[in-house]
Amino acid sequence: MENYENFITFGYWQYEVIRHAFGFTVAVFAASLVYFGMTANQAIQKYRTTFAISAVVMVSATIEIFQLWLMWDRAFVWDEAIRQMVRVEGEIFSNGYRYANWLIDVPMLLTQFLIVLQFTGRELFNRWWKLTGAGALMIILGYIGQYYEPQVAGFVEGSGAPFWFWGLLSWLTFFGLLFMANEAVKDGLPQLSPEARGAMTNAWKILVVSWFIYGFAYMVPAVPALAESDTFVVVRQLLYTFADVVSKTVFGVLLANVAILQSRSESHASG
Ligand code: RET
Repeated sequence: MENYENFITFGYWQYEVIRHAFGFTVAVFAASLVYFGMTANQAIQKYRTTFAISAVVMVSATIEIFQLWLMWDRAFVWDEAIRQMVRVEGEIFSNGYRYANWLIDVPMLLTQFLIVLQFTGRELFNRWWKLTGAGALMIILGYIGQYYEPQVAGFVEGSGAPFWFWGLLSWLTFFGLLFMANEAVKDGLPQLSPEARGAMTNAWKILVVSWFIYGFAYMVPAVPALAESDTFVVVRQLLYTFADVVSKTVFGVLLANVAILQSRSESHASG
């Protein structure tokens, strides 16, 4: 996947900030894995799955972002003549690993969301397949559209129409997903204890805001002024970094809190 990063030369700081962002993300996810492993025993048995899912999310993200880091390292080299980082002949940097990561994590995060909202049995399954199906479809549609990024940005001959076509389908799927998730929140919240409800509402808000960022980052190359700007490459990678840390770690910690608060109120009720 030839993302538009490959068509730009970078100042050293720009290259370095992106490399540090990868290093930061990998470290955050590896550290979060330890956190979820160590806090799981604060929740009662039936909520342990949410911690296990967070662990899956952390491992997959650590691996995929590490891949990006390796590619970034290999794909650019310092050119003393122009004092810029230029692409190494034959090497490519690709955001494709992000999509590979989301394809795992989006269904995982949505599953975790439904479990913490207290859905079980048939009701869980009915909501689960629609939500996770929409999530996976949204990512796959966007993944296909990504291949047309150099065209839409004007770096390569050819029509940018497929970028818009697949991107639009992905956006529509995203809105369907948000609608279903909102229904789940409405139906699930009253089943939670009053203390857990606040954390759950925050988790929902955080999901909406951080997930929108991914959709906006997709659109960046379609805006010529942004696509041609070396600084905007940095901004886009930082947007991904921010959205990743918030949608995986911050969201996961909030759901873990809901599970812990809920566990406490349930063991009080039974004891
Ligand atoms: C795409 C394509 C363009 C339209 C939209 C998109 C949405 C992506 C989202 C990704 C979420 C990823 C998460 C990862 C966490 O680990 C596919 C970029 C709307 C919402 C939550």
